[in-house]
Amino acid sequence: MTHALLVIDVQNDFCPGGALAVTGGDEIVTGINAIMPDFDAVILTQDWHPAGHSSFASSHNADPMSMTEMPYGPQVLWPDHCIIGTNGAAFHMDLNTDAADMIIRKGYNPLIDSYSAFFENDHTTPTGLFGYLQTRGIDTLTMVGLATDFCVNYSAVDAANLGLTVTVRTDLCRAIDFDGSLAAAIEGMKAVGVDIRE
Ligand code: VGL
Ligand code: ZN
Repeated sequence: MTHALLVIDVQNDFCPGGALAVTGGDEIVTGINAIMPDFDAVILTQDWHPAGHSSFASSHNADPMSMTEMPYGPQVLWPDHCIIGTNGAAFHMDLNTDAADMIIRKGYNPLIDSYSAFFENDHTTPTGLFGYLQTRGIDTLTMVGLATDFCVNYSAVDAANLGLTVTVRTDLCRAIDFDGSLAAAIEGMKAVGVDIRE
């Protein structure tokens, strides 16, 4: 077994004071740093959108948190967040980024959102992360980060469907919990065999 820690989107815009703040998003940073030495590899993801991204409500003259229909299916419209090169897109200043073997960015295609670290929201365009894991022989993942019900959830479900062994440490995640999304995410992850550790 080769076991990697996948740290999802611990960025300023998902922490209190950020554009898409997740309650308690900053509380998990110390605990994430503390477990990094326990793994064979540490991988960070970074939500990384160009200005005017199609997942932004402002690009559709719509209200944040409303829904739209994209060519690839329904899409939540978010406040502008994690714009390439801004402080909001930077990692939380206390996250130990020095420990990362690999940093993978996602969401840079203006026309497709990307919650998952593995595939864009069309569920077919790969990010390249699976190839990286395969070539390093990594077969087991523990996931932590933000947000439990969106990027952690989509990443965990994709990883399980790709045949990886996946644990989500919900004590080191925080959720947006919009319209029942957290409960649905937990059920969806369990249904594909993700080990949910509270
Ligand atoms: C995320 C909404 C939009 C996340 C990213 O990291 O969970 N959520 N972009
Ligand atoms: Zn995003």
